Amino acid sequence: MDVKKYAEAFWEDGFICIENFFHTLLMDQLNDSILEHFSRHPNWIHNSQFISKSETEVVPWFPFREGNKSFEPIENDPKLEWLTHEILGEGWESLYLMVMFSKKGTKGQAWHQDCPPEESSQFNLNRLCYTHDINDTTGGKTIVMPGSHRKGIIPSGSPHEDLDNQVVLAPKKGTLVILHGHTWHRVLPVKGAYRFSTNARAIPKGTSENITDIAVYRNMRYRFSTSEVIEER
Ligand SMILES: O=C(O)CCC(=O)C(=O)O
Ligand SMILES: [Fe+2]
Repeated sequence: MDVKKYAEAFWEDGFICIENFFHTLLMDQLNDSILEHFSRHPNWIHNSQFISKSETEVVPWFPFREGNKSFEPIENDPKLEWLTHEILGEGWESLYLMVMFSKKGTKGQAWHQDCPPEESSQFNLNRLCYTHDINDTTGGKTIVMPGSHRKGIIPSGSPHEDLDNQVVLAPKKGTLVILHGHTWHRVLPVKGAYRFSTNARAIPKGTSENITDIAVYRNMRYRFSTSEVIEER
């Protein structure tokens, strides 16, 4: 694996997408764990104001917080650690591992940045693993804006509109997507039975652990810890 090349591409574009990064067998096992979890806990955690204003319909699950170790092979993957180190440098840390579930017929996720972009050195790194194919049938493709991690705040505007130069990703089972938290991104509506993605978030040295508490949407800034719109845009 040419980590230097991947790290350069990441810093140029604000994302990279690598197919066949994780083993199929592991992906099938994790997909089953996720299905099993959400068949027991199908409910929304976000409040309805967030869902309607953000146009984001996703249910998070933090398996490590409840002692579920099935995702350790992702978090501890030596290739992923190597690549993360090349991108973030010495002293990077794991933040948390979050599985995201969207039901059939839901909107996906509107354009956003995971954290405020004003301070370029303060960001989260999304390390996204896909346990099933995302394609035209399933819907839920991930859309990113190349180079936008260097462009500051996403312009205010319509939450889901197509933007010039956007890139549409259709990650397959086992694909790794690494995405800078300041990169503008969104998820298309979900058409299949379900859509899962697993995000082993990391941070560079010296970054606050609550870096992802405030997310930036085209119509607001939202603080998750207090379930509050802190700025209308
Ligand atoms: O599920 C995805 O493809 C992207 C989700 C997302 O917005 C994120 O991980 O920050
Ligand atoms: Fe995001």
